[in-house]
Amino acid sequence: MTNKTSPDTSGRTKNEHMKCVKFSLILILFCACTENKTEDQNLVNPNATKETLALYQNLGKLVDTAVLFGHQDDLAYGVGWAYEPGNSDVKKLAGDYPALYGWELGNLELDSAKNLDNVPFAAMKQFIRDAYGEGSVISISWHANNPLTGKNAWDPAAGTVASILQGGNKHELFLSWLDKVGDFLADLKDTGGTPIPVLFRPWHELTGNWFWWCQNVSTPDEFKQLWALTYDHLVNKRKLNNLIWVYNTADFNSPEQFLERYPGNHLADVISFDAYQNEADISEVENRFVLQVDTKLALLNKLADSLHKIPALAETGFETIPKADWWTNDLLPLLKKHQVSYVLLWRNAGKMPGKEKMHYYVPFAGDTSAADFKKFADDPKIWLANDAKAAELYKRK
Ligand code: BMA
Repeated sequence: MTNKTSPDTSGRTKNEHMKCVKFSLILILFCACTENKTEDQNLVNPNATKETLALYQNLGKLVDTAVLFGHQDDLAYGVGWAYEPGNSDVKKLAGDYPALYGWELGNLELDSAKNLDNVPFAAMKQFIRDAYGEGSVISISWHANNPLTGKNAWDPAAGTVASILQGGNKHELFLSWLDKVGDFLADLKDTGGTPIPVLFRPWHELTGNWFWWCQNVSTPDEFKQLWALTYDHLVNKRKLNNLIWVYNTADFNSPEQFLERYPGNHLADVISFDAYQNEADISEVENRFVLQVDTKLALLNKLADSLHKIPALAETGFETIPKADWWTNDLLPLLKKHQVSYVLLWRNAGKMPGKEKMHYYVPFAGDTSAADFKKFADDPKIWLANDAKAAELYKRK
């Protein structure tokens, strides 16, 4: 019988032997991980433009180094201002524009000149062209109206998804809506005619119960068909090769729940979720938002590794940010601990008609969390526009 210090046949003690085995295991794991990380990731669309593929692969390579900081509608309006060329609530405090801009297509399907938040689509296209010209990244969501009831996206009427699938009585109407979205996305080109890559995030927050495409009003199979139909129409029929497909849930508690409606590894490039801080989540002893997002990001990272996809926090924020150190004490540690390719803070609508509470997610000068936001934005892991520009995200490395 050998004891801890007795030599084995190679002359090593058992302790030394175990150390050696452990070291070899770590080495194998390390090599496997580095191999994984350096291996180029491919988009689900084999015909994606070279700029779209370069962006995706660069995001994959940067996932340990950088979190691209994004803001919804950043260039269009902020707290107390609207459509002032060059203005941005992020820039005013952080000294630089966001690295990523979120835009929203809701109401495009109705032939409206403005989206549901009053952003003119023509202005949106120009903002997108300008941002691409600066090397920044674009993310697009779509709060599509309910095609069955004619009400808005927040009308979870049973049977809506079924009604737009092949054979449903709203199928043709839905295809005509997809064509309008397709026209918009096809028109996103730079001055030289190069299609602008877009992180396209349709049917977002699907594990919620508030949109007509959510889990409470469609079966997993219906949802997957909706996704496949959207992909097929925009990619195969409309030949849009500038899209990076972003799968996005709201709350989830297990990998099984996250993947219940996943359309398949052949139809999604980025996996993500949305999570918002509420005051009620903060007690004397803990911040439940931080605990929950920590768990979810850990699950998301594991899934991203095994599915070979890129993880992102596609929407987050704390309305009016009433906690002075929320940025560096709560959000930043989460972004440093986990792989998060990008994070998108929601819009700075400010005072909205008929609402008591202001609606904004990035602070303004003098606001409670303004100084802390600046510290957060200065962290080397948080990338703003100049960092993105220097990294030449649209060039193959
Ligand atoms: C919500 C709010 C709404 C807005 C919608 C779509 O979270 O900001 O005011 O209309 O997003 O952008």
